[in-house]
Amino acid sequence: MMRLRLALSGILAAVAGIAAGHLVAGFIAPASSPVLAIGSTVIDLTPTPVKEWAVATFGTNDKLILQGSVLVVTLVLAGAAGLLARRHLPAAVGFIVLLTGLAGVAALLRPAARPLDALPALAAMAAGVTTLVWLARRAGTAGTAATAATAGTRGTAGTAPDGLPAKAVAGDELTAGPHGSAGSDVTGRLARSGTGRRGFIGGALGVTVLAGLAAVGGQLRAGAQSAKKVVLPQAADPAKPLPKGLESSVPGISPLRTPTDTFYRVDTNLVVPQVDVDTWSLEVDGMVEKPFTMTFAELAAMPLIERDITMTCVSNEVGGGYIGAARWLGVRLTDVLDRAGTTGRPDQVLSTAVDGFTISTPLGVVRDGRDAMIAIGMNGAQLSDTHGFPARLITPGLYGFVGATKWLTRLTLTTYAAQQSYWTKRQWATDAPIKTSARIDTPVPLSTIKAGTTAIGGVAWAQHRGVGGVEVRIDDGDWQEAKLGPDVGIDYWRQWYLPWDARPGLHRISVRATDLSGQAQLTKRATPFPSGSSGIQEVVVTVA
Ligand SMILES: Nc1nc2c(c(=O)[nH]1)N[C@H]1C(S)=C(S)[C@@H](COP(=O)(O)O)O[C@H]1N2
Ligand SMILES: [Mo]
Repeated sequence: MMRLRLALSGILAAVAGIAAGHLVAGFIAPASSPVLAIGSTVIDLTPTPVKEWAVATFGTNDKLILQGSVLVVTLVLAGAAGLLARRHLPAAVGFIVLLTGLAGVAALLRPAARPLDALPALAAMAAGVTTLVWLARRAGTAGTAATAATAGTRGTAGTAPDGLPAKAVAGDELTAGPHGSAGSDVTGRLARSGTGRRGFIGGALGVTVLAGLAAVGGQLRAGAQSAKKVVLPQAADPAKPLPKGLESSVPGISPLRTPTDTFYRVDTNLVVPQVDVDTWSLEVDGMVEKPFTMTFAELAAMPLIERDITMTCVSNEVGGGYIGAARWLGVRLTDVLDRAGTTGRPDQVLSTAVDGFTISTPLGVVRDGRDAMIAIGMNGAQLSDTHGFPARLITPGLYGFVGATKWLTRLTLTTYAAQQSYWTKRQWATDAPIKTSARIDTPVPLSTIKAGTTAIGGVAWAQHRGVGGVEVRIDDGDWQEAKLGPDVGIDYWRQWYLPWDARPGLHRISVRATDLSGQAQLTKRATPFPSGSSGIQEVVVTVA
């Protein structure tokens, strides 16, 4: 019984610490919340193959699973610390100090950390230690503690019934296990009195309630600082109106433009950075003649272009959902870089986000005439927090990890020889053009559809080369030319469909795309690492 209570004391100490840390982090920096700081560090330290496995296995739930794992491991360790308290309370306290200390170190070692970011871990340490000592006393020596407390109210503060200071009594008893009879004495007293159990349960409930309130408070506070509204000027060079897509005629096909709220999100952040646009700035430095810094207002006052661009994540599996097509409003990247001029022979634009995350983009690609931009608007609105408010890079034709830095704050002209970015340090490709590919949206894989006339449909992409054609094959039949949806330019995806007279039975549908130069997509299966997946998507459906 006592062991259980002690383990629970440890666990609740961790819960209290995590909650207190979360509350303080809500006011200081949400990402410095202990579990999140450790989680972010784990993300950065995870070897690339393990990360790939996690993304492939858990998809967009990977972050939730990671946080859950950190939490579970912490609680298990804390439970063990609680058990330690039976023999040696200082060791148990030391263990909690170590755990919370680790969280503090993790928070301080984040790339953009400030000294203040250690505060949540310190709060966690204080709350954790206090809770552990308080509950462990109730778990093991509740009779004494309760009496001591009563004694306190009687005005003999700190004096236990046997005349020793209460603290010493508790400490002795908790450490006395192997040497003396103190432990069993306490247990015996507890069993007799019965008030101990109630005292412990009451204490445990109290801690749980307080921790719950603190955690919710931290969460509310962190969420309250959502992005300020900014005024987006009109584009000097607007995009043509978007044509009507096939979604009105082919049920189940991806809409021509992906709504912002369903646009995929990929980043290393456990907490979405919330940037204060009034203090935000963009720094341009490195191998430049005139380094400079500009405010959001200065950036937005530059000539704006508006472009329809389809983004894809390198982690997108064949047929996967890490792709989205949107209308972006922003400043040409070259316009900003030209202001700074160049010295020497830089070959890389190293972009840095507010949290220290970095991306390398080949300077040659940025300067080859494509519409690489610093976007401040998406689908007619300011960027959402999740998609990089207040400014992000968009580089048509390149996977996001080499050209789409969210929460952008710095552009550095440098060389690949001198500096590496987050993913290139982890052996991903340095130059990663998006591979031509096609996806079947309808029918849904492994679904059962009604026999008769239907349509097979989906999207195909070959950013910056343009989609030339899409072909579909049913079972082992001939490749048939699909009909293409409206053309929104070479940087955008293309909807496609093929009418199909579906006969009952099990059918296998395959799709392949060809770019405008006539180059067919790679049929060889490749994993996303290191430069994007390839292969032909095949779906199996039942027609009944
Ligand atoms: N700051 C920051 N920017 C980032 C990332 C990141 O982890 N941090 N991930 C990149 C990757 S891998 C992709 S695919 C795109 C995704 O952009 P989205 O979330 O707006 O779709 O953002 C890129 N920009
Ligand atoms: Mo990505």
